[in-house]
Amino acid sequence: MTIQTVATTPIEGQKPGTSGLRKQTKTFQEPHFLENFIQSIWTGIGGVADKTLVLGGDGRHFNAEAAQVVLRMAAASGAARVIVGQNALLSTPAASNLIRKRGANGGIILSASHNPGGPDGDFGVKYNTANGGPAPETVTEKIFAATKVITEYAIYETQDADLSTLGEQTMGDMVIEVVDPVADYAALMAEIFDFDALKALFASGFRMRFDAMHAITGPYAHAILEDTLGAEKGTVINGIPSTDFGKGHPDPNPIWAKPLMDEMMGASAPDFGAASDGDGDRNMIVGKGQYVTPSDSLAVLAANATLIPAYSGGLKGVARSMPTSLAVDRVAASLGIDCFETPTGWKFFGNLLDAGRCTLCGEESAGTGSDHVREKDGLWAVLFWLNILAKRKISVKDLMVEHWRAYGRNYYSRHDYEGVDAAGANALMDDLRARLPDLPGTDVAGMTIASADDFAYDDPIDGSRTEKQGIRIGFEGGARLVLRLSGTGTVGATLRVYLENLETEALDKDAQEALAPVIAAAEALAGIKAGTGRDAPDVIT
Ligand code: G16
Repeated sequence: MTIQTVATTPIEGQKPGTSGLRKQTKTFQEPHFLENFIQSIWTGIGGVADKTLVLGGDGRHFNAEAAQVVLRMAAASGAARVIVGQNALLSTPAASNLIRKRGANGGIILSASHNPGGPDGDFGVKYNTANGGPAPETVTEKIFAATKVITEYAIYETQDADLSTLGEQTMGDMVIEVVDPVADYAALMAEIFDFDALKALFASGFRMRFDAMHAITGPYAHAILEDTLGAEKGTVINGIPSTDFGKGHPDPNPIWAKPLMDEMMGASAPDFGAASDGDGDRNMIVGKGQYVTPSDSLAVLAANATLIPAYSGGLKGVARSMPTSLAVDRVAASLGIDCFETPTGWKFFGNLLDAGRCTLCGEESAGTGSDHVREKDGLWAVLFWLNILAKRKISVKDLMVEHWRAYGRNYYSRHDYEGVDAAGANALMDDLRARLPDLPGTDVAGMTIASADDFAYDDPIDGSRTEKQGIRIGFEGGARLVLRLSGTGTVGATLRVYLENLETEALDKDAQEALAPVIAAAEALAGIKAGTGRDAPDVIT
């Protein structure tokens, strides 16, 4: 075995986005692309000599090959140990847990999350720090800076490591420890939730469907829901991970998880339905005849948290990303706890969680989590819901009605315009941004604008400031409109329009009808049709 030093030059476009570096798989497979980025991670974190890392991915196309490259580059740069999930698999929350539990210095997660996989799909690389969470911007900026000046990388010339067998092996001086991807995560879930209550729930005939979307959560869901908690076989569907996610789009929402939605809206629907995404950090919750928006889900979890053993002492606070609806704010106000509003991206919750300022966090993009790890966690959210239902002995539909009666209903929807011309999308945003100071007090589409700004976040823990995080427009009466450009797309730009309207009386409307005035205001204010060249959104969730 020898260490090769390979000459290279900087490659354009290696700036980490909302969640690591995401590109088309083909791009990652171009000469030096992956290697340049990995070496830049090592540089950005001050080297990996003598460090312990965790490594795993969501099993998408190129996962296995990329994992071997990461191992050979870690060994060449002097890492002491890499703890890797069997067959290079780890869900994102399981990786976060392993980093924390094993006291690792950090970890590499190979995933493009909910983006489709396969040779024509997307791939991604994310670096998580010692707290188990996505690297904060201070770190990703150093990594990006390194990508711009890289001249060489170091890699071991050796055979592939055997990642199929549990146990230890060496590559040069580095130890490679192959671990069961599920075991530690399943043990953590058993510490948080009342597994006896969940077993009793399933034993009583409670029926559930969990759509793993051919992605990483399948093995976790089979082991926990069926093998441990006794849910009937067949509860977990699409539970065998495939490299192209069964040619699907592993994003748990009513559009991409339509078969599950159809089943849950049908006459013989099970009591509870859920889905998770490519790397297992997102979740969708749906009851018999009742879809629950991610924003509402966060609010319900917060309102019922003390029913869960791990949170029985109450919540320290809650946090939500800025575009997430204000439903959880209303719960926090009634509980008398802090509610933080952060930019989109799980990395912004890390400081608050580490400082013990909040216990639960969530995002409209189907992410919910707590201080048990430093990532959002799909299966954790599902178990949280099951634990509430087991204790409350109530249907999802009745629970939602009860919640809205108590707190009001924040009708919510997101309209996505995907893969639009980037210059046009930026011009639309710049134009609206320039008009923000003049908007408060004016009327649009029959509503009065109460506030308008470009969201900037001052982190209360480390004082860092993050600007230009999306345009926020608040209307009198509690409606809200947010526009921002996605940081996870790989083609052109994706404009996201987030719509919200608070109702305290009419709790049973169709969401798009309840939001019609806000939708009209968005068009009138931003000229979305003209700016994107699209008559309608590509995806409405
Ligand atoms: C990532 C981030 C989330 C973010 C989401 C959508 O999720 O971790 O915090 O809400 O992207 O981001 P954007 O609106 O910029 O596309 P994931 O599940 O893709 O890692």
